[in-house]
Amino acid sequence: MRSLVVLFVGISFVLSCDRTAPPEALDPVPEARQLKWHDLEFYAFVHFNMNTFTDMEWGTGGESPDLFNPTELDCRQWARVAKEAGMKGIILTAKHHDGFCLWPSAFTEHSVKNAPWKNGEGDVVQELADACEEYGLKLGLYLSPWDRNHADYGTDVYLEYFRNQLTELMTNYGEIFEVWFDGANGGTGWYGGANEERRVDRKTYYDWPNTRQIVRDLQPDAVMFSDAGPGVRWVGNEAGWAGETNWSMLRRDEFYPGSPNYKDLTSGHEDGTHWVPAEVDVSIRPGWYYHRSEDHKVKSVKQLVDIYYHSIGRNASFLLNFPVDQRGLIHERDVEQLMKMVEVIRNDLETDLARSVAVEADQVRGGSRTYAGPKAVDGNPETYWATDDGVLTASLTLDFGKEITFNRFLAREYIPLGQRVREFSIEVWLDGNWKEISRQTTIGSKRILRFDNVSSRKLRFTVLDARACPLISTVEVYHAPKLLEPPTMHRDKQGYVSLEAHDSGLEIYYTTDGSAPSESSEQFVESFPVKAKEEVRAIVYDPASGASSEVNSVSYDVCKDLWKVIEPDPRKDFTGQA
Ligand code: OTN
Repeated sequence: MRSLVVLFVGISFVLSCDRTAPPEALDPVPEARQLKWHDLEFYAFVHFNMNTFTDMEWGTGGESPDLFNPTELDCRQWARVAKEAGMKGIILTAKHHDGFCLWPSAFTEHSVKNAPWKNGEGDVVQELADACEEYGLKLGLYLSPWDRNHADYGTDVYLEYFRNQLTELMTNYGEIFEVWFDGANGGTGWYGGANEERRVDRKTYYDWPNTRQIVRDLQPDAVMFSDAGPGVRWVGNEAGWAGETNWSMLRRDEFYPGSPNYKDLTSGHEDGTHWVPAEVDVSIRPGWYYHRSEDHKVKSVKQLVDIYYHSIGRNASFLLNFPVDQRGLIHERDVEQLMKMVEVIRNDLETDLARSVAVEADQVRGGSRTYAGPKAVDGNPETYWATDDGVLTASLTLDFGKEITFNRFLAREYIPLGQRVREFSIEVWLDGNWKEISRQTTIGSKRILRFDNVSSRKLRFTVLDARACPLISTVEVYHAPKLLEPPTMHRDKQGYVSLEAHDSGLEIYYTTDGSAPSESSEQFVESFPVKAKEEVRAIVYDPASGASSEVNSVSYDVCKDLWKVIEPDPRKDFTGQA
């Protein structure tokens, strides 16, 4: 018994005396406020302002405040939707390019205080701040540097006005997590009635160092967004994707809000001087603002799911915009699509099949347990597998104990010490050999790969190259269900209809007699003719699970092929009159 106690004390002593030197930070590294921001991942953008009432995307600045009159404005509905979707905050366009302010600014009459809404007593920013607090969400604000309403835009007088407004917003609405500076600025506008074009030097006009200092002083935890950060960068497109290679570093001094070299923002710079991670800003509809004509153009579940994997799954955050409507509500259709997308992602990433499985690393920093392979599958993002300094290639082999089927792989680097991995691969053990199923570049805060179902007992994750010893905090594996979205339908000019599923390994069944399609209906194998007036109804069916999608039904009219050109009667004019 005594020797057992001695052994136990001895082991505990050895463990507590792990003298392996921790890895050194590899500059640039994130600031504390950026690390907090990385944790948010998914948050909402709300474009709601004068444009909502004028059906425009960019108002001229000459609009009357009389037009701003939402009938059922409810910021609590926005917050409820965001919360239910698992979003962590909401960023509101407090002032867009047309200059109308959603708060009663003391520095202009062009605001809610002169609108009929709540008899000029309303303050949308305050209502949203209250709603965010109630729902435990963070609040962010967009303040357009460009102002097509202001008579002095382009002079120092406007710069002072802009800074006064920034000060108001940073002072009066509690904690702000992100301040958004759009790079679109300078051009034609109303400008107090001048109705002219005004260009500014985007690099120098706003005296960004001193303007940003206002945010630094009043909201030290807020990150600032723009093409040049400094806290968070634009991803270089508004279509919803970050580069497959995506470094969180940027040669920041080469950029300014609205700079022409924005294409680089999609991937960042491996030799970047500052930590400026990417944010994917994208609207759930074609426009940023609400247009009734776009009610049927809300993004499909497949599009939204792809955006999730192309943003959060590629080391970026996902800022999803809702064009709040004239009632002042997020439209029902937008809510429906959002929640469907969220359900798909929740199901996709529901059960981590790699959690606590047997893991073997071929190289471990100092041979230490602190940095051993199991740290990557312990569910704790603060612990990580690391190699010795200078070891830039190493593998982690996961043994699931039995053959399992999976189609998602997720990895994270321990980014407080910098982003390191340049290239990695994943392989599976098949028929006595390792078979590579994916070879990729960067990881960063989070990388998620999608691939077809693969069944294997073992997976090998190899860092093939890195800027310094890799620090891998997380490796996860999932078996996502098939995406059972109704099939898309297309009829060509000859009247042939083709149907398409949105995932592999699925079957499509259809009817043309108005009956409900099921797996015993006609199976779609190749395009088929629909020449007369007919309704095609179709479903996607997963033979593995027996589940099917909702029905897509399209009513076709007579095909153009059957149209006849009727000779015009020469005695009548084109209106048919004699
Ligand atoms: O017309 N535009 O100004 C425009 C068209 C397509 C894509 C982007 C823009 S503006 C662009 O917005 C970004 C945020 O989404 C950044 O703020 C850029 O600086 C700005 O130029």
